[in-house]
Amino acid sequence: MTTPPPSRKPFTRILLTGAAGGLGQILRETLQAHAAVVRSSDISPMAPSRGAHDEVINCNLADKAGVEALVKDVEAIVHLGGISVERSFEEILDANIRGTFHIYEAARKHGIKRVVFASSNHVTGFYPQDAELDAHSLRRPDGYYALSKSYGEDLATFYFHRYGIETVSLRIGSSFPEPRNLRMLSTWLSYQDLDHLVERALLASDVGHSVVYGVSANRDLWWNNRHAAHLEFAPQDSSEQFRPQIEQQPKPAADDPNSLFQGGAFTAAGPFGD
Ligand code: NAI
Ligand code: 15L
Repeated sequence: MTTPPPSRKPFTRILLTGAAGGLGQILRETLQAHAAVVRSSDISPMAPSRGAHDEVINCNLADKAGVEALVKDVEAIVHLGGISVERSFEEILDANIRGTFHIYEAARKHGIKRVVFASSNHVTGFYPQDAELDAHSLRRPDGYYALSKSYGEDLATFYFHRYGIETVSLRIGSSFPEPRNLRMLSTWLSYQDLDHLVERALLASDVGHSVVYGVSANRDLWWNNRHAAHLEFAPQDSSEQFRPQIEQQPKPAADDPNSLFQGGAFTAAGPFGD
């Protein structure tokens, strides 16, 4: 690995995992503002490097030695990589559970002090949609995917208390160009607010292990970020602009998981492999 050029940016090199994914492609661009070098990684093909500031390394998160090499010479990690929907436990195990463990072990070995972890709203997916939650609400994971994110948050707590590695766990709602259904009018996180959230998660000081819901300033919110005020995350967008078009869609029945639970359809996925 080459030594990065001197820079006024806060970090010399940030590792971004999951860089080929929907959010990874966005953050690969915007993280350039915060680091002299952004090292992008994924198991899937990525757009080629555009220069020394834009490193691209393929890696399977299930490969412990590969992850250890990937983390060498980085100052902070934005960990998005893994399976991002509900799947069988066996599929989730390698990418998400082992993968996130490998990230923290590599962070420990290389002395990395800050991780931004893409958790998910699904760690509290089994709450009814009329419950207001905050970071102190007990988790109610809605599947194996959610359990892997819950484990990731526990890893973050452990590695902070044991090794002093700070993490901000982002319980991302639904981060897409636009909300796709009625549920997402509550859960939507715009890409602009996502960028701002990741920036605050990287730059805020003394975060220990902080948990924040990644959601825009939507009208009908289920999540209160009162325990994450120190991050100074101030979302600017709202899903309201999309309400008229979303309300044209057929309304889900009252007993549809999309009407009942914060986790929506994830709460009814599986069982797998019967
Ligand atoms: P995505 O599925 O588009 O991207 C995930 C990336 O991880 C993919 O490019 C995939 O190839 C990579 N990946 C999967 N297994 C891997 C492995 N074994 N080794 C290395 N890379 C692997 O997901 P998206 O939407 O970009 O989400 C990014 C992160 O944010 C994910 O961790 C997801 O769980 C989380 N998240 C996203 C939300 C959203 O609304 N987009 C909501 C809540 C959480
Ligand atoms: C997630 O955790 C998923 O990664 C994403 O694909 C969305 O489905 C999102 O949650 C959601 O809850 O809408």
